[in-house]
Amino acid sequence: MDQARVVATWQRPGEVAAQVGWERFLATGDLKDSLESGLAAAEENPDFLGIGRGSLPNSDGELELDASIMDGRTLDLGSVCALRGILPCITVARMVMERTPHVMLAADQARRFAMEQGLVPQNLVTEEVVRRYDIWRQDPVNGARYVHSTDDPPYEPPHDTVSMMGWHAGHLVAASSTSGMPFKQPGRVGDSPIAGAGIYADDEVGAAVATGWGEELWRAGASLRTVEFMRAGLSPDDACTATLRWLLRRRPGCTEKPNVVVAMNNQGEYGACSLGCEFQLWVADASGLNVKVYPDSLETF
Ligand code: SD4
Repeated sequence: MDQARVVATWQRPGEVAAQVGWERFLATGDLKDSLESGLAAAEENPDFLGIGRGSLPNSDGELELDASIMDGRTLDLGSVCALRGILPCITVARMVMERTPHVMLAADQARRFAMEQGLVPQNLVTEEVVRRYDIWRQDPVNGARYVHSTDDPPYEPPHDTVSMMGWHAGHLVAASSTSGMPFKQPGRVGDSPIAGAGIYADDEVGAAVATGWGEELWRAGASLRTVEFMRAGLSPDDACTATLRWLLRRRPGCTEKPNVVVAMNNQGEYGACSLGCEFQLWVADASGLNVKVYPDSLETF
Protein backbone atom coordinates (compact mmCIF):
# COMPACT_ATOMS: atom_id res chain seq x y z
CA MET A 1 0.00 0.00 0.00
CA ASP A 2 2.33 2.76 -1.21
CA GLN A 3 -0.48 5.29 -1.26
CA ALA A 4 -1.46 4.94 2.38
CA ARG A 5 -0.28 6.05 5.81
CA VAL A 6 -1.54 6.12 9.40
CA VAL A 7 -0.13 8.38 12.14
CA ALA A 8 -0.78 8.41 15.90
CA THR A 9 0.32 10.72 18.73
CA TRP A 10 2.56 10.09 21.73
CA GLN A 11 5.23 7.55 22.51
CA ARG A 12 3.49 4.72 24.34
CA PRO A 13 -0.15 4.59 23.21
CA GLY A 14 0.70 5.94 19.75
CA GLU A 15 2.74 2.83 18.95
CA VAL A 16 -0.18 0.53 19.81
CA ALA A 17 -2.69 2.67 17.93
CA ALA A 18 -0.56 3.06 14.78
CA GLN A 19 0.32 -0.62 14.62
CA VAL A 20 -3.21 -1.91 15.17
CA GLY A 21 -4.65 0.78 12.90
CA TRP A 22 -2.24 -0.05 10.08
CA GLU A 23 -2.90 -3.79 10.31
CA ARG A 24 -6.61 -3.11 10.18
CA PHE A 25 -6.17 -0.87 7.15
CA LEU A 26 -4.21 -3.61 5.35
CA ALA A 27 -7.02 -6.06 6.15
CA THR A 28 -9.99 -3.87 5.17
CA GLY A 29 -8.67 -0.95 3.10
CA ASP A 30 -10.96 1.30 5.15
CA LEU A 31 -9.51 4.31 7.02
CA LYS A 32 -12.43 4.63 9.43
CA ASP A 33 -12.07 0.97 10.44
CA SER A 34 -8.33 1.55 10.77
CA LEU A 35 -8.54 4.54 13.10
CA GLU A 36 -11.41 3.07 15.12
CA SER A 37 -9.43 -0.14 15.71
CA GLY A 38 -6.22 1.70 16.61
CA LEU A 39 -7.94 3.97 19.11
CA ALA A 40 -10.03 1.13 20.58
CA ALA A 41 -6.83 -0.87 21.22
CA ALA A 42 -5.27 2.08 23.06
CA GLU A 43 -8.51 2.66 25.02
CA GLU A 44 -8.56 -0.98 26.19
CA ASN A 45 -4.97 -0.89 27.50
CA PRO A 46 -5.07 -0.03 31.24
CA ASP A 47 -1.43 1.18 31.21
CA PHE A 48 -2.17 4.44 29.37
CA LEU A 49 -3.10 7.25 31.72
CA GLY A 50 -4.85 9.57 29.28
CA ILE A 51 -7.16 7.27 27.32
CA GLY A 52 -9.87 4.74 28.09
CA ARG A 53 -9.66 2.06 30.77
CA GLY A 54 -7.40 2.94 33.69
CA SER A 55 -6.90 6.59 32.72
CA LEU A 56 -6.71 9.43 35.24
CA PRO A 57 -10.16 10.46 36.50
CA ASN A 58 -11.95 13.73 37.13
CA SER A 59 -11.97 15.41 40.54
CA ASP A 60 -14.80 13.09 41.66
CA GLY A 61 -12.65 10.05 40.81
CA GLU A 62 -14.79 9.18 37.76
CA LEU A 63 -13.63 8.65 34.18
CA GLU A 64 -15.27 10.92 31.62
CA LEU A 65 -14.17 10.11 28.09
CA ASP A 66 -14.18 12.21 24.90
CA ALA A 67 -13.76 10.95 21.31
CA SER A 68 -14.36 12.07 17.74
CA ILE A 69 -13.97 11.00 14.12
CA MET A 70 -14.21 13.03 10.89
CA ASP A 71 -14.30 11.88 7.27
CA GLY A 72 -12.49 14.28 4.94
CA ARG A 73 -14.38 13.11 1.85
CA THR A 74 -17.88 13.94 3.09
CA LEU A 75 -17.13 16.10 6.18
CA ASP A 76 -19.20 13.54 8.10
CA LEU A 77 -18.46 13.86 11.79
CA GLY A 78 -19.30 12.05 15.01
CA SER A 79 -18.28 12.76 18.58
CA VAL A 80 -19.08 12.02 22.19
CA CYS A 81 -18.07 13.87 25.32
CA ALA A 82 -18.11 13.17 29.07
CA LEU A 83 -19.04 9.54 28.36
CA ARG A 84 -18.90 7.32 31.46
CA GLY A 85 -18.35 3.57 31.65
CA ILE A 86 -18.49 2.63 27.97
CA LEU A 87 -15.72 1.37 25.68
CA PRO A 88 -14.72 1.81 22.96
CA CYS A 89 -15.54 5.49 23.20
CA ILE A 90 -14.37 5.98 19.59
CA THR A 91 -16.94 3.40 18.45
CA VAL A 92 -19.71 5.45 20.06
CA ALA A 93 -18.38 8.53 18.23
CA ARG A 94 -18.48 6.60 14.95
CA MET A 95 -22.03 5.41 15.72
CA VAL A 96 -23.11 9.03 16.26
CA MET A 97 -21.68 9.79 12.81
CA GLU A 98 -23.23 6.82 11.03
CA ARG A 99 -26.47 6.18 12.92
CA THR A 100 -27.79 9.64 13.90
CA PRO A 101 -28.37 12.91 12.02
CA HIS A 102 -26.22 14.70 14.65
CA VAL A 103 -22.52 15.34 15.19
CA MET A 104 -22.23 15.09 18.99
CA LEU A 105 -23.92 13.41 21.95
CA ALA A 106 -22.98 14.27 25.53
CA ALA A 107 -22.67 12.62 28.93
CA ASP A 108 -25.62 10.51 30.20
CA GLN A 109 -27.51 10.70 26.92
CA ALA A 110 -24.42 9.58 25.00
CA ARG A 111 -24.20 6.62 27.37
CA ARG A 112 -27.89 5.85 26.86
CA PHE A 113 -27.38 5.97 23.08
CA ALA A 114 -24.36 3.64 23.34
CA MET A 115 -26.39 1.15 25.37
CA GLU A 116 -29.26 1.32 22.87
CA GLN A 117 -26.69 0.46 20.20
CA GLY A 118 -25.66 -2.65 22.14
CA LEU A 119 -22.60 -1.53 24.10
CA VAL A 120 -22.53 -2.74 27.70
CA PRO A 121 -21.56 -0.44 30.61
CA GLN A 122 -18.48 -1.50 32.55
CA ASN A 123 -16.24 -0.28 35.32
CA LEU A 124 -13.19 1.39 33.76
CA VAL A 125 -11.69 2.51 37.10
CA THR A 126 -8.81 0.18 37.95
CA GLU A 127 -7.10 -0.22 41.34
CA GLU A 128 -4.23 1.83 39.97
CA VAL A 129 -6.65 4.68 39.14
CA VAL A 130 -7.95 4.62 42.71
CA ARG A 131 -4.37 4.66 44.07
CA ARG A 132 -3.39 7.65 41.93
CA TYR A 133 -6.66 9.46 42.71
CA ASP A 134 -6.03 9.05 46.45
CA ILE A 135 -2.54 10.55 46.12
CA TRP A 136 -3.98 13.51 44.23
CA ARG A 137 -6.85 13.99 46.68
CA GLN A 138 -4.51 14.16 49.66
CA ASP A 139 -2.49 16.93 48.03
CA PRO A 140 -4.14 18.30 44.85
CA VAL A 141 -1.37 20.82 44.20
CA ASN A 142 1.70 18.64 44.61
CA GLY A 143 0.00 15.28 44.26
CA ALA A 144 -0.80 15.93 40.62
CA ARG A 145 2.91 16.13 39.91
CA TYR A 146 3.57 12.63 41.15
CA VAL A 147 0.54 10.58 40.24
CA HIS A 148 1.49 10.83 36.57
CA SER A 149 4.85 9.16 36.98
CA THR A 150 5.54 5.48 37.40
CA ASP A 151 8.96 6.43 38.78
CA ASP A 152 10.01 8.90 41.40
CA PRO A 153 10.52 12.45 40.16
CA PRO A 154 11.69 13.85 37.74
CA TYR A 155 8.08 14.10 36.85
CA GLU A 156 6.97 12.88 33.43
CA PRO A 157 3.53 14.03 32.29
CA PRO A 158 1.40 11.24 30.77
CA HIS A 159 0.52 12.63 27.32
CA ASP A 160 -1.58 9.63 26.46
CA THR A 161 -4.34 11.27 24.43
CA VAL A 162 -4.27 9.52 21.09
CA SER A 163 -5.11 11.50 17.98
CA MET A 164 -4.79 9.79 14.61
CA MET A 165 -4.92 10.59 10.92
CA GLY A 166 -5.21 8.12 8.08
CA TRP A 167 -4.49 8.84 4.42
CA HIS A 168 -5.19 6.72 1.35
CA ALA A 169 -4.77 8.00 -2.18
CA GLY A 170 -5.92 11.55 -1.48
CA HIS A 171 -8.55 10.63 1.13
CA LEU A 172 -8.17 11.50 4.84
CA VAL A 173 -9.83 10.59 8.13
CA ALA A 174 -8.97 12.14 11.52
CA ALA A 175 -9.94 10.81 14.95
CA SER A 176 -9.11 11.22 18.62
CA SER A 177 -9.81 9.62 22.00
CA THR A 178 -8.96 10.88 25.48
CA SER A 179 -9.93 11.03 29.13
CA GLY A 180 -9.04 14.74 29.00
CA MET A 181 -7.17 16.68 31.64
CA PRO A 182 -6.37 14.64 34.76
CA PHE A 183 -8.56 15.59 37.78
CA LYS A 184 -10.62 17.97 35.68
CA GLN A 185 -13.83 19.52 36.94
CA PRO A 186 -16.66 17.01 36.33
CA GLY A 187 -18.38 17.85 33.05
CA ARG A 188 -15.33 19.59 31.59
CA VAL A 189 -14.87 18.95 27.86
CA GLY A 190 -11.61 19.64 26.03
CA ASP A 191 -10.65 20.05 22.39
CA SER A 192 -10.43 16.38 21.40
CA PRO A 193 -14.12 15.77 20.57
CA ILE A 194 -14.55 19.19 18.95
CA ALA A 195 -14.21 19.45 15.16
CA GLY A 196 -11.99 22.38 14.29
CA ALA A 197 -10.29 22.27 17.69
CA GLY A 198 -8.91 18.74 18.30
CA ILE A 199 -9.53 17.22 14.86
CA TYR A 200 -10.40 18.30 11.33
CA ALA A 201 -10.31 16.62 7.92
CA ASP A 202 -11.08 17.96 4.47
CA ASP A 203 -9.95 16.00 1.41
CA GLU A 204 -9.70 19.25 -0.57
CA VAL A 205 -6.63 20.10 1.52
CA GLY A 206 -5.65 17.73 4.33
CA ALA A 207 -6.26 16.97 7.99
CA ALA A 208 -4.94 18.14 11.34
CA VAL A 209 -5.15 17.04 14.98
CA ALA A 210 -4.13 18.79 18.18
CA THR A 211 -3.15 17.52 21.61
CA GLY A 212 -2.16 19.24 24.83
CA TRP A 213 -3.97 21.95 26.73
CA GLY A 214 -7.49 21.60 25.37
CA GLU A 215 -8.78 24.99 26.48
CA GLU A 216 -6.01 26.78 24.56
CA LEU A 217 -6.20 24.55 21.48
CA TRP A 218 -9.96 25.08 21.36
CA ARG A 219 -9.57 28.86 21.66
CA ALA A 220 -7.19 28.69 18.71
CA GLY A 221 -9.47 26.50 16.59
CA ALA A 222 -6.15 24.72 16.18
CA SER A 223 -7.04 21.94 13.75
CA LEU A 224 -9.17 23.96 11.37
CA ARG A 225 -6.66 26.82 11.51
CA THR A 226 -3.88 24.41 10.53
CA VAL A 227 -5.90 22.95 7.64
CA GLU A 228 -6.62 26.47 6.43
CA PHE A 229 -2.90 27.35 6.59
CA MET A 230 -2.29 24.34 4.32
CA ARG A 231 -5.09 25.54 2.02
CA ALA A 232 -3.20 28.83 1.76
CA GLY A 233 -0.14 26.93 0.56
CA LEU A 234 1.91 26.07 3.64
CA SER A 235 3.51 22.65 4.08
CA PRO A 236 2.19 20.49 6.96
CA ASP A 237 5.23 21.37 9.11
CA ASP A 238 4.90 25.10 8.40
CA ALA A 239 1.12 25.07 8.93
CA CYS A 240 1.55 23.49 12.39
CA THR A 241 4.25 26.00 13.27
CA ALA A 242 2.08 28.90 12.07
CA THR A 243 -0.82 27.76 14.26
CA LEU A 244 1.33 27.52 17.38
CA ARG A 245 3.00 30.87 16.63
CA TRP A 246 -0.46 32.41 16.40
CA LEU A 247 -1.49 30.77 19.68
CA LEU A 248 1.64 31.97 21.46
CA ARG A 249 1.10 35.52 20.19
CA ARG A 250 -2.55 35.67 21.22
CA ARG A 251 -2.23 33.57 24.40
CA PRO A 252 1.30 33.98 25.82
CA GLY A 253 0.25 31.97 28.90
CA CYS A 254 -0.38 28.87 26.75
CA THR A 255 3.15 27.64 27.51
CA GLU A 256 2.10 26.72 31.04
CA LYS A 257 1.25 23.29 29.53
CA PRO A 258 2.50 21.65 26.30
CA ASN A 259 0.62 22.05 23.02
CA VAL A 260 1.12 20.05 19.84
CA VAL A 261 -0.37 20.23 16.35
CA VAL A 262 0.05 17.51 13.69
CA ALA A 263 -1.01 17.81 10.05
CA MET A 264 -1.16 15.69 6.91
CA ASN A 265 -1.96 16.98 3.43
CA ASN A 266 -3.87 15.14 0.71
CA GLN A 267 -0.56 14.01 -0.79
CA GLY A 268 0.18 12.08 2.43
CA GLU A 269 2.95 14.46 3.55
CA TYR A 270 2.87 15.00 7.28
CA GLY A 271 4.41 17.37 9.82
CA ALA A 272 4.07 18.55 13.41
CA CYS A 273 5.10 21.28 15.80
CA SER A 274 5.36 21.05 19.58
CA LEU A 275 5.46 23.86 22.10
CA GLY A 276 6.52 23.00 25.63
CA CYS A 277 7.81 19.43 25.28
CA GLU A 278 9.44 16.92 22.98
CA PHE A 279 6.78 15.10 20.95
CA GLN A 280 6.69 11.64 19.39
CA LEU A 281 4.58 10.77 16.33
CA TRP A 282 4.18 7.15 15.22
CA VAL A 283 3.96 6.66 11.46
CA ALA A 284 2.86 3.39 9.85
CA ASP A 285 3.11 2.93 6.09
CA ALA A 286 4.63 0.64 3.47
CA SER A 287 8.09 1.27 4.99
CA GLY A 288 6.99 -0.10 8.39
CA LEU A 289 6.25 1.38 11.80
CA ASN A 290 8.50 4.28 12.75
CA VAL A 291 8.54 6.98 15.39
CA LYS A 292 9.45 10.56 14.52
CA VAL A 293 10.59 12.83 17.34
CA TYR A 294 9.86 16.57 17.21
CA PRO A 295 11.84 18.86 19.55
CA ASP A 296 10.29 21.49 21.78
CA SER A 297 10.03 24.54 19.47
CA LEU A 298 9.60 27.04 22.26
CA GLU A 299 13.18 28.33 22.14
CA THR A 300 13.12 28.83 18.37
CA PHE A 301 9.86 30.82 18.40
C1 SD4 B 1 -7.74 17.76 26.58
N1 SD4 B 1 -6.28 17.91 24.68
O1 SD4 B 1 -8.73 17.18 26.99
C2 SD4 B 1 -6.74 17.00 25.70
C3 SD4 B 1 -5.64 16.45 26.55
C4 SD4 B 1 -4.44 15.96 25.79
O2 SD4 B 1 -2.37 14.88 25.89
O3 SD4 B 1 -4.30 16.10 24.60
N2 SD4 B 1 -3.47 15.34 26.50
O4 SD4 B 1 -7.48 18.93 26.88
